[in-house]
Amino acid sequence: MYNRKAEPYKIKMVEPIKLISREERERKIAEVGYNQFALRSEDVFIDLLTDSGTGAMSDWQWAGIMQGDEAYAGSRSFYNLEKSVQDIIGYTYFVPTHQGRGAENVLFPLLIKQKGHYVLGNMHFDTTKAHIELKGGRAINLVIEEAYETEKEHPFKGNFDLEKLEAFIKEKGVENCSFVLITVTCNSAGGQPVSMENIKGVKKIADQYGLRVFFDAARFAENAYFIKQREAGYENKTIPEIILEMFSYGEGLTMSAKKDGIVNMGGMIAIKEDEELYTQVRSMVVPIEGFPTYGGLAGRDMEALARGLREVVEEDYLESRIGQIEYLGQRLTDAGIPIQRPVGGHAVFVDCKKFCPHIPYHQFPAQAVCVELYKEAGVRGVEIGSFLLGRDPETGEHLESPMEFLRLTIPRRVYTDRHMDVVADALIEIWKRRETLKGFDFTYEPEVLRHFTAKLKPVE
Ligand code: PM9
Repeated sequence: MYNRKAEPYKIKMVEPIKLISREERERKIAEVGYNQFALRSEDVFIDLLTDSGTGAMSDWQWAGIMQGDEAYAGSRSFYNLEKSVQDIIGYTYFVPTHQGRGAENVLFPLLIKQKGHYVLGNMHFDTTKAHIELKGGRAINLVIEEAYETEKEHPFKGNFDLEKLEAFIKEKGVENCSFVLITVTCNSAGGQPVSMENIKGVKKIADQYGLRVFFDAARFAENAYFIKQREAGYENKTIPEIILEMFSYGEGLTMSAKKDGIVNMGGMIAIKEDEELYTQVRSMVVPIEGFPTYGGLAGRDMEALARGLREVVEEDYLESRIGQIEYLGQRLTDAGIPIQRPVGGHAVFVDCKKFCPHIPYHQFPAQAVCVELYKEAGVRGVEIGSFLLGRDPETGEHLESPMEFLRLTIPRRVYTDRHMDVVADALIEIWKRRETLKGFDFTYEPEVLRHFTAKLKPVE
C-alpha cells in the first residue's frame, strides 16, 4: 500500500495555493453560514469538494485546446471526439453536451414516456434523480444492502440487488417502468464499482421483461479498473477490452465528461445502434444544448475531451489514481476512523454516523465534521447525507439518510500524497476530540437542493 508506484507523470505547471490563518478560516466559514459551497476557493487550501471538472489536463490535452476547430457546424474536433467515443465506448452515435445534466435533460424525456414511470437504478446521483423527477419519472434505488454497511468489505458495493430488481418489475408491472440506469461507479454509495457479472445480470432481467438498459457513465474507466482488479476472469484483459464489454450490455449512455473525461467542462449522450433514438436526440439537442456537432461545447473543449478519453483508460494512470484514494483511506483506517470500505474510485467517504454518534441526523453529523476539517486545515470536503437529502415533501420532516458521509473527493492528477497526508493528519486530530463537535441548525433553508445555498448555525 505505502510502496505504490509513483505517478506516471511529472508536473509542468503549478498553481499556488495558500493556507489562511485559523482565525481567518473560523471567520470565513461563520460568515458563509457554515456552508462550504459558499466559500471562495481562494480561502480553501486543499479542495476536495468534488472531482467534477477539477482535474488537471495533460500537455497533450492543452495542445488540443490550441488546435480546437471552432466551426459552428462540422468541426474537425467533433469528428476527433466521435472517433474517440467510437473506439473507446464502442457506440455508433453520439452528441456532445455541456455537461452530464445537459445530457440527462435531452435524453430522459425521450425515455420517460409517461408521468409516474419508474427509472430503476443502483443508486441515482442527486442531480440525475432531480432530472428524472423533473420529467415526471420516479427514481428507484435498488443497490445491494452491503452498500449501506460501511465496515463490511465487498468488492462491488455498487451492484444492483438483482432479486430486488426483478421483484420490483413484477410488483409494479413492466408497463410502469421506463428504463434501467446503471451508474458506474456508484457515486452516492462511495464511488463503488459494479461488477461485470452484475451488469450482465441486469441486462438479462431487462431483456426478459423488454426493458432498455442505459449507463450513467461518469466514472466508467474507474469502474473498469476495479473489474480488472477484483473480478475473476478479467485480470488479463486490458482496460479498453473491459470497457467495450461493459458498454456492450447497454443501449446508450449519458456521461458527465468532467470526471473520467478529465476535462473541466463537457458531457455527452452516446447510443449504440438505435438510429431512431439518435435522430430524436439530435433534434432535441439543437434547442437545448446547441447544434449536434458542438452541443454546448467549444471546439477546443471537444478536442481536449477526445484526448482525455484516450488518457483515462491507461492502466498506469488508473493505478496511480485509485492508489492515491487507497492511500488516504488506509491512513484513516489505520487511525481507527470509520470509512466506507473498501474505498471507491474517486473519493474517501467518512462514515460520520459512527464518527459523531452523539449528533442526530437532523443536526447533520457529516456537516459538523466537514466544517471542523475546514477550520482545522483549510480542507474543503462535502456532506453526502441528511443535509443533502432534504425534507419529505408531504410531511415537511427532515428525511433521514441511510448514510451520513463526509466525502473527500480527490481531483484527478492535481494533489500529491503529501496533500493526502495533510488531510489525514487533520482528520485524525479531529477524531481525537470528536465528542466536542456540535451539530447544525438552519438560519436559511431553500426549498430545492438546499445544501448548495443554505445557511446554518451551530446548535448550542
Ligand atoms: N457529480 C459530484 O460532485 C458534480 C455535481 S454536484 C457537486 O459528484 C453522476 C454519477 C455524477 C454527476 C455529477 C452527474 C452530473 C451525473 N452522474 O455535474 O452535470 O456524479 O456534469 O454531471 C458531481 P454534471
